[in-house]
Amino acid sequence: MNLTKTKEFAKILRLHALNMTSKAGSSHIGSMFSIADIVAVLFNDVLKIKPKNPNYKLRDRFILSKGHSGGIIYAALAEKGFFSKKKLEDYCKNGSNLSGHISHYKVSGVEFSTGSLGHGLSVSCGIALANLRRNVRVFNLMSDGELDEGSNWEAFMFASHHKLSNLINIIDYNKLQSIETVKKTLNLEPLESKLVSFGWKVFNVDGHNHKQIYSKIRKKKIRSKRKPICIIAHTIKGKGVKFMENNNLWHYRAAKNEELKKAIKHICR
Ligand SMILES: Cc1ncc(C[n+]2csc(CCOP(=O)(O)OP(=O)(O)O)c2C)c(N)n1
Repeated sequence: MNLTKTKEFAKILRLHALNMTSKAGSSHIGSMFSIADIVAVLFNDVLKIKPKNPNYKLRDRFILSKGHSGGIIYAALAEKGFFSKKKLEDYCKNGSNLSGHISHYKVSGVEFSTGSLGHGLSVSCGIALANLRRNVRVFNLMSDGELDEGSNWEAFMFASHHKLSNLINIIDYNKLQSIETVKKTLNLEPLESKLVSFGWKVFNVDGHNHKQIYSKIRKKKIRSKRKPICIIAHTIKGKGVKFMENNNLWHYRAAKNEELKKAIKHICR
């Protein structure tokens, strides 16, 4: 891993996401910044993918379950060469394939469309089961509020029952939902021990520390324990732009004019 490159990549992703949502007047910039560092590590240092041969059989699979943050995944895919960066300018425009909630329809590199929360982990379980004997890893990235969907808890049981050691689920634990805190909406704690009791190997990381994220995600030796892996990534919604951090106004609001200029400055300094 080259930490300098990953840091630069995270910055580029944040700038794309900011410009895309601002231009489109669309939502979820805070949710995208929350996962920017995780996405940077995944796409820069971890995922075995081939932009020129996107459907090759033994690729790692990545599914964004919190589909409302799709903009930053499009940015990562464009930066990696799955499609032209120019295409990002059409994000959320009428007729564009780059919809606000992530879509795989005619978008190279996206495995599965999401947006209705609570589906990514179940699909990831199916893909992981089908590919357990091949060297194919499946990464699912979900939000914390999404854990209020019961389907996830079925999937947690399913994954450990089938010993899906090729499945890595990452929870973006920013402790906020769209309006309220997770704690007030439906408290998840004690989250780690719940997941352990469901038969998962669980790690906690600082979701903005590239080295920490990398060290847990790439670990291979855990696979011998024949357990699925869950990374609880402690994050900050809006991370990278001080006035957006932990402020749920930016779940829906798009930065305009002076706000946009100020936000760019925050990211670039
Ligand atoms: C099944 C379902 N219910 C409701 C919504 C509307 N919705 C969009 S984002 C969101 C919650 C956002 O909080 P969280 O899931 O924690 O993600 P964050 O933006 O904080 O990363 C909700 C309820 C949805 N997309 N899907």
